[in-house]
Amino acid sequence: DKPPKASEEKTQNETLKLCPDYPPKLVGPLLVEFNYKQTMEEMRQELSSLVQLGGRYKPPECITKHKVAIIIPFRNRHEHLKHWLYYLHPILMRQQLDYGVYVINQDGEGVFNRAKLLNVGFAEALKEYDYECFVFSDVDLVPMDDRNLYRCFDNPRHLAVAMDKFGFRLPYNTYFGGVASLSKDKFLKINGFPNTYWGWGGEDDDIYSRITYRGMSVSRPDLVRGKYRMIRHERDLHNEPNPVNPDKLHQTRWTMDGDGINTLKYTVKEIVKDTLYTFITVDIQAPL
Ligand code: UDH
Repeated sequence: DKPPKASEEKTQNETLKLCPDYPPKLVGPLLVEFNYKQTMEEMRQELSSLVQLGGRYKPPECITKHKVAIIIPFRNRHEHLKHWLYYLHPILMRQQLDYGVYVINQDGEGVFNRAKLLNVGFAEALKEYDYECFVFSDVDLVPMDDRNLYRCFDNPRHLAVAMDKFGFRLPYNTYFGGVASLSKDKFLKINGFPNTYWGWGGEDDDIYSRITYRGMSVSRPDLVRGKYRMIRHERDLHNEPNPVNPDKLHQTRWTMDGDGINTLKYTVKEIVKDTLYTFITVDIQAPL
């Protein structure tokens, strides 16, 4: 056997084909329960040969065009994060995504701000990689069907359409909470998310309004593919419903250009790379 000539040598990348448009290994409906025995350490060991440090993954079998950053707003929900990682990593792998998992941890005991943390996740993920799609997911929501694709579509997409806690239906037609995806372009077109919704409520409706005010509509999976299990929990400390938030919604049309990704201010305190996720602790100047 002669050694191959330089011109005949191919890098592995050149021999890989594009991934099919629809992932071939999806299984459909999934059993989602939270009483399994596996520990976080066992999960790390099992997935470490597949996932790169920081919760990064690329399908080894083909080249995908879907570069997706998953952004999770977070504080003090480690048990939920474990469940999320346990179910989502295998699903995202079967979906053949080039993805990274970013947990954005709000520093300190100030009032929680989900939408601002999501803006931070967008900005920080882009510093690491040329992501073109962003999936924003609450830490306590696990999809019950892997055909619910964590990628971007022509329009902003609401994924969590059939949550168990709402009887597997939308609670109202314009609901945009829980899990959603937007391409980088569409996210910038709405100036990202609002930074000024402190405490619980309203920010998801503000995002929905931004999308419609910029002339876009929302796409959704059907109620079978869009089923979700929510991990039961009590209300968190420092995230009480804020009575100011619903009133702010009347102003969105006029305030959105001056409150969003273009006015985002925060300080990164620490970035920790776990095997299964990137954990970014941020000071978002939260009121106490
Ligand atoms: N989050 C945290 N830590 C917090 C608050 C919120 O990580 O202290 C994140 C987390 O990703 C969560 C998301 O923000 O999934 C949304 O917050 P939420 O779970 O409080 O909102 P949700 O509408 O629940 O799901 C409202 C309280 C329900 C109380 C029910 C009591 N039976």
